[in-house]
Amino acid sequence: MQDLRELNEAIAAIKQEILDHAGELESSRGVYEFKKGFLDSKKGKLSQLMKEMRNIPNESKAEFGKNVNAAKEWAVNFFEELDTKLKAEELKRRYESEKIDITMPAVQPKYGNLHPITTVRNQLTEIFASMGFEVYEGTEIETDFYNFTALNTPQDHPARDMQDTFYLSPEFLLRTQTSAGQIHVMQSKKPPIKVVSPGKVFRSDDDATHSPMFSQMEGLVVDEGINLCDLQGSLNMFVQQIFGEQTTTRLRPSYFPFTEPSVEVDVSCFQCGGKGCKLCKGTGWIEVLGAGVVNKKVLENCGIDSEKYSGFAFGLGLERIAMLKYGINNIKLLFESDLRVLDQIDD
Ligand code: FA5
Repeated sequence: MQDLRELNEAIAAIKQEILDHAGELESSRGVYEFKKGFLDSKKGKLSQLMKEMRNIPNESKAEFGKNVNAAKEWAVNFFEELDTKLKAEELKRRYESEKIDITMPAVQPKYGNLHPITTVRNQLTEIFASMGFEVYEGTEIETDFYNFTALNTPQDHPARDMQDTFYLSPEFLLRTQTSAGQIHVMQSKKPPIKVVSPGKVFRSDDDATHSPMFSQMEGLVVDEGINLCDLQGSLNMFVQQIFGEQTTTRLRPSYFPFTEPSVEVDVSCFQCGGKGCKLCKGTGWIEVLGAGVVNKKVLENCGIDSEKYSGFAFGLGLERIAMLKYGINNIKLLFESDLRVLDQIDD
């Protein structure tokens, strides 16, 4: 470079280059990198111009320096302004993308609900409590005496084959029926007695409608003059509250060692009203529980005068009631804790 004219041309070219490419820059980081090409103290194009000073005649050196410095100042200001502008745009873009709409409905937390068996158990307990029944909760481990012998089912009685029992020892077992609770109640309480006893029971049983662990609810009423009509009256009230007002019951003869007479209780099909459908297998009736008049021998086993007092008892399966109520066709679904199933049952 020989003179000021050439310098001014070089400065104009550098400014033009800056202006031409500035529009392509999108971020503060880009400005920083691009700026280095012109203002870096060693390699920057404007800094390099200063090195030409030695070729310039002395009388022009001052002017030359002034022009280069003015160009540098222009570049510094230009990049500063550009940087501020791009930073503001970046911030705006960030605000836009991170914007929270406080008018949006909140994400609803997922609440749990009671297991269908718990719901059925609570509903049944409430219904019987409203009829004056007390609640007795027995234990899941029982002795052979309470589960069988005192219930008129001594060793070698053929009725023991009706239930496949899990024995823990010759004396202790997992109760097969909440009927074991009847004996505890009658031993500790004198008539009038009116209790329900819900709880888990266990049998070596396993298919679509039977599970090795299931829940029963026992009912026991002992007083003077209690008979089968009282049983049916109480059960009618119960099934009407659970399955609907039109529901009625039908008693069929059956056998349990601890009741005499014994009955199986059917309810009129609440889905078809008794006409016959898939649920009731075309019969118009659905079996829900076993019941009967308390066998005199059981009353006597518990020290209750069987000439003065009589009673009725019933035992129903809570899973059976839940399956009917919620239209569940396999008992396993009640125990698998699959939320896709349980979510659909919210009573
Ligand atoms: C009894 O257990 C008698 N203790 C009921 C009873 C009480 C009769 C008082 C007379 C007086 P049963 O074995 O039929 O009876 O069972 C009663 C109910 O439990 C059945 O109707 C059925 O709903 C249910 N149940 C029986 N076995 C199973 C099982 N493995 N899985 C699910 N539910 C069952």
